[in-house]
Amino acid sequence: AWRKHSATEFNTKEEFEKDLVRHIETTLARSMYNCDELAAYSGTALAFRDRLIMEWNKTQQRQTFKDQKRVYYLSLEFLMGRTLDNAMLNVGLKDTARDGLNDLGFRIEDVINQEHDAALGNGGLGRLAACFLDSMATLNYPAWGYGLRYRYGIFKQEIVNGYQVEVPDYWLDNNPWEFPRHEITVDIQFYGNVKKYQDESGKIAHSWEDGEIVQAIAYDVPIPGYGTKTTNNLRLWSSKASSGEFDFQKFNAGDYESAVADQQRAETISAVLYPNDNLERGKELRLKQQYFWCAASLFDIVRRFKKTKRAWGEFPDQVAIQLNDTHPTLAIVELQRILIDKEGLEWDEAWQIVTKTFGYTNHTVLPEALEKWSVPLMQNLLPRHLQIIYEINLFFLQTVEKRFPNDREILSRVSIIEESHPKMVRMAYLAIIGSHKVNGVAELHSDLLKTTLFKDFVKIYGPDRFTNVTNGITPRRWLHQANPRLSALIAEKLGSHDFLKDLTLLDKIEAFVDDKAFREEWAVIKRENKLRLAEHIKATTGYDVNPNALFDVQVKRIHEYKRQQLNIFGVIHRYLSIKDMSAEEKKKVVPRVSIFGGKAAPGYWMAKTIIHLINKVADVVNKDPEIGDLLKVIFIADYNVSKAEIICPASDISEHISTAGTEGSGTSNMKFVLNGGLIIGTCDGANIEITREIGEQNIFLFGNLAEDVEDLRHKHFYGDFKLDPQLERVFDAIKDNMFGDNAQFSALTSSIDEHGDYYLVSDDFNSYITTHGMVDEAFLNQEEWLAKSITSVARMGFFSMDRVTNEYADSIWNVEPLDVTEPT
Ligand code: 26Q
Repeated sequence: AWRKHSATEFNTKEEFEKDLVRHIETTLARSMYNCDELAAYSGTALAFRDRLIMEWNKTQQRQTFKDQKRVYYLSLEFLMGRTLDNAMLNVGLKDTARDGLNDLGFRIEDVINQEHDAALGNGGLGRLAACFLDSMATLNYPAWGYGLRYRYGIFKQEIVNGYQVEVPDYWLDNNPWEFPRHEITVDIQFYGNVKKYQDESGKIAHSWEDGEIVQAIAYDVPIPGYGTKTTNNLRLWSSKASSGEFDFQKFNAGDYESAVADQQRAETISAVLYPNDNLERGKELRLKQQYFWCAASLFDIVRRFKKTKRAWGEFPDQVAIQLNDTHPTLAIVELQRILIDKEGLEWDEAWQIVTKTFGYTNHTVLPEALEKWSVPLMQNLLPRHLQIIYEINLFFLQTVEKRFPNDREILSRVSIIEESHPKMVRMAYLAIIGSHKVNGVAELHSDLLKTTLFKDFVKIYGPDRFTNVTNGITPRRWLHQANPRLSALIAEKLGSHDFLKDLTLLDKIEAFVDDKAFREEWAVIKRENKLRLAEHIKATTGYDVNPNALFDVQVKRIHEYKRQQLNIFGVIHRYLSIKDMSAEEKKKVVPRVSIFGGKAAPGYWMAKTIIHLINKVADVVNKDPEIGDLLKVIFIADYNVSKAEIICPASDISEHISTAGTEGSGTSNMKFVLNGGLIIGTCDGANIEITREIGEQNIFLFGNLAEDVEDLRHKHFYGDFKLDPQLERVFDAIKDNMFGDNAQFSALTSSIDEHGDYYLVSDDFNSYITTHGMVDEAFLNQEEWLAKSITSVARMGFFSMDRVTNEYADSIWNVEPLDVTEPT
């Protein structure tokens, strides 16, 4: 049975304080006399860590003993954010810690703010992986995450003279949440060549020889569920030079420099997260990262399976592996290689096992984001894997040929190998062929996959291999943690915090939509959250913003398809309109604060130009005495998870305005609505399902539909393009140097008025401006706005990550939860 109490499990304030002081004085070797906030953070983290460790160990023991099917979530990104607050809430002792810290003279918020974000991801895909971990633990699924332990996470963004400057994010010093497992290592091979030989039975076999070896070392991170004892494991691999005799010999021979160089080359593999979001660049180091992590994870998973002494045929009954995009596709090839080259299985039997094991999630239809690796690159780095890929392709194309003997085109269209110069391996096709289920992340996105990108594969495999699982978010972090007061108000009305475990219970607050006291409190909480953001803005930008103004927020990675340029052109349009107004007219303007945040990939010049323009517009607008409080433009630097926790609860309206058909799902749309913000958006990604759930009277939709995008682009291409007149006014202002040297922004304007407006900014501009007018109008009626806000939150239950996780568990993984508190 679960031990109730142990030396390292505090439950009262006094016990917590004792643990805290003990850790500060012994673990940290600091004195309580000069204990600053950082030391208080470390001590608190260590005290909570002790509690997590006990539950973590027990969970691992129970899961091993029960030996049920486990799910392995392979992701190159885990955008975790901070851990302490989440850990305190999950074990239900945040109030205890608050009181204890108070006794010692600290405010818990200040202590929490000492923690550095764990930012091992770019954006949506990485945050989705983190939400998965939270939900899988909360729902008691025996689940593991596997990723890379980057020494540098996503860069920190500074804004200097309006330009983005990237600063390295070294985050590993004094991280109490990871546990090095120096005993858990895997040797990973690169380069070398393939030898054919006859095994004892005379069968032709292959061995991969003479490569270079790099060692993978496991670092484990505990993942506590909310209100459960289940504490799962996130295993991150770090690279190190293998301690083989190779470098030892060099060292002995006095060739220190070269020995050290070898070591550094090995450590480079897990050194840095690639900062591209939705953009692939075929760099060798990235391929090395992918194989290193896939091979280490597969070795670990297979090792765990082999301990149970089961027959190989049972592998898919014990193991489900989910691929977060195509980044881990090599895991498919690696498992096939292990089964045939190492374990001696026949090809067909092995391939059956492989395809039953894997599921693949696609997150994008953007062509520039689809991974392709050059054949020569792969031939050099992973010669045996390339052979296996060719073999998989051969068998696949043979079955396609049999099914469609009269269709000569289809073979080249669906081949894993693209016949270009150089030839390329299409990773998405390999992932589809090697998986039993392929899913998109919102209905429109999954439909587009089936009708466009993966159309041929639907014909080949039938529709059953393709499915949709609309994304969600964890209500623990994105409601309870980010917006404690709103969570408390809801809990008060519903009589408990059960909605945090079953978000559909939120629908019960719709009954209070006309309750005066409830509405007032709702409004007060929004205002307080806006004040908190206003303070942050003041502290980081120096600008004062009016908390009564409409806070209009767009925070996400900067990308042309997400159309921050549409937003800033809209802001300029608003600015010009206000400047044209008489004093009388100005009185009717709804004051606005337009808030932007997001990082641009360092090599994405157009995205950086957008950031630059936003900041230049801010310079001009915010200092214009004719404008005053009517309009402020704010760029919040270094948008990340912990800033999102401040920003999401503070919006009146947020922008999700991608060109229709381009955003997979979007997940910040859900975070904003769950926190009582309304949204303006296109009919794209999960906006469509949000509309269905909350009702179209509660959302501001605008713009062309996905089905019309192709035609519009086609028209532009053939010269049928007329710049929207209101947008023309905006461009004229830019070209008149209103925001500084117009040459700086010419790429941005010319991509629209000269080069075909691929993202349809001009086509949607009028609709966008008109809809913002409706937003202003609606905001004037605060009572109705409040009703929309409350009703929307009440109807957001569908977007819980718990619903998402259960759908994957039932329809893709076939795994069951496991109660870790059951007696053994
Ligand atoms: C690929 C190759 C080489 C280097 C980098 C990459 C790379 C890295 C990150 C490609 C894509 C990403 C990230 C993609 C991403 O975040 N996609 C988002 O996933 C969310 C969760 O499903 C969706 O809500 C978003 O719509 C989607 O854009």
